[in-house]
Amino acid sequence: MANEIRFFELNTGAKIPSIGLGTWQAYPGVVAHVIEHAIEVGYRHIDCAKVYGNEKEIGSTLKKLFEEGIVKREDLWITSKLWCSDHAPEDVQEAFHSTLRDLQLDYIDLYLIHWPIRVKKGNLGFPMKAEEEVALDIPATWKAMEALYESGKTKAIGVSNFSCKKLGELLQVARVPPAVNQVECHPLWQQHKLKAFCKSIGVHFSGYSPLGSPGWLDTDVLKHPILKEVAEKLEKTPAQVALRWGLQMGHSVLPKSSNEARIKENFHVFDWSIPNELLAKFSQIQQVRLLRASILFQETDGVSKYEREAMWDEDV
Ligand code: NDP
Ligand code: 1BO
Repeated sequence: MANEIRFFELNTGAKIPSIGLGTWQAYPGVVAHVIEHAIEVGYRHIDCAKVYGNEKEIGSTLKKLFEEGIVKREDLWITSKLWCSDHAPEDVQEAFHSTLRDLQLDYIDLYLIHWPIRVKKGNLGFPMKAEEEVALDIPATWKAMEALYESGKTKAIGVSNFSCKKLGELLQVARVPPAVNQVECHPLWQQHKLKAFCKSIGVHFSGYSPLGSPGWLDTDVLKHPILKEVAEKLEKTPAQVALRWGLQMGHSVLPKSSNEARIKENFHVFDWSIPNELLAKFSQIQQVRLLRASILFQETDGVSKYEREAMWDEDV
């Protein structure tokens, strides 16, 4: 029997389920059924965010599932994220509580700073407008995140899209160290340097767009010849191989699907494994960051793509 890799332990002692259902672009009108189906299949971790615009429908679905006894609150892991327009310390509380109200929960398991980017209050939208951007003050935002953690309303706090440099700077000022850094990761963007750094400081590395976000990002990760070859040899799909690769690399993965069959397919990665000789092939894959920083801003913002990519610091 393969090592199942169902959970990873965080620096809080909590165990984060290794597969989380992504909910970005799982739109209202669809997301209720998606959540119900995913819970039925066995998912116990849901990755949410205020900016995804679907937390109200997720909340009413969770309430129904709890009331019907389908799943217990304590058996679920719910993550949400602070959007870029709510970084001001006085806005962090309100943004968090509006997420909590929408999700109809007493607490969430993990709350993340979504991006190391700050825009003026009220700009809950994406892509963002450059003229709305204001200077970051991560120490101040983090202090407000720490207050949420200390209130017990979120069981862990963390960051997303932080480079080694930004994580290092945060650690200098944090009283509560971040539990998680959620970043792009798939076989074409393996992030060895950032991952090793996270490990060295006890921050769990969580991989978003683990399938390469096909249809939205330009390069189709699932069509890469090495993924196809490994999938054929193991009689699995390229998506399952990409997800299992992530688990064997030691990080949680957050695949999104709104399709019943693919939700199920993506969860069937526990009772088999990629043998070492096939795992070694992933090191031959040419690396490319697919989610460019320029995607986050409207094209007419007058800032060059090169300048935007500087956001990744030394990890570019
Ligand atoms: P994924 O890599 O999860 O890919 C999702 C896409 O793949 C959808 O188009 C989906 O279509 C398709 N898909 C799903 N399963 C399969 C399959 N088995 N075979 C082929 N295609 C498949 O991309 P995301 O960018 O959505 O990332 C996942 C999650 O990570 C997000 O939903 C979000 O929760 C989080 N995220 C966080 C970010 C951050 O800044 N913190 C940034 C980006 C993502 P269909 O629905 O039709 O199945
Ligand atoms: C890239 C937009 C935010 C998805 O989490």
